[in-house]
Amino acid sequence: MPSLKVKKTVWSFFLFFWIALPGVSHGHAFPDHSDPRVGATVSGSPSTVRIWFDGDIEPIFSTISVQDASGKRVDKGNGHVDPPDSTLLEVSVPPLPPGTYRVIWSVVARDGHRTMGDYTFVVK
Ligand SMILES: [Cu+2]
Repeated sequence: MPSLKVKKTVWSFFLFFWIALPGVSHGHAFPDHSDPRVGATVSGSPSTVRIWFDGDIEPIFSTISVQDASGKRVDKGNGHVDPPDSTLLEVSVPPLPPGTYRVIWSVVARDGHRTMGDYTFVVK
C-alpha cells in the first residue's frame, strides 16, 4: 500500500518539525550583534573584538579567533566569555594594520548545541 507509506512519511516529517523547531529557536545561540559590526569598515584598529549572542554560552566550549587576509591568526589568544555577561564572547587584538580581518567563532549554548560562523571587517 504505497499511499499509506507516503502518508506515514509526511506525518513523520511534520512531527519532526513540530518537535524540533521550537527546540531550535529556544536553544541554539546565534550572534545578536558584534563590535566591529559584521562587514564594517572601521577607521583605526579595535582593541577588542566582541560578539553578543542571543542567549548564554558555555565558557569552556566557546572560542573566538581573528585572522588577517592571509589566514594568519592575529588575536592575542585570550578569547573568553565575559564573566559578568555570559552572552558576550570577546578576544583582544594588537594594533591591526589596514586590511581585511576574519572573525571565526564557535559557541555552545546552555542546551549543549553548537553553532559556529565567521564574518569579516575592514580596518582602513
Ligand atoms: Cu540548540
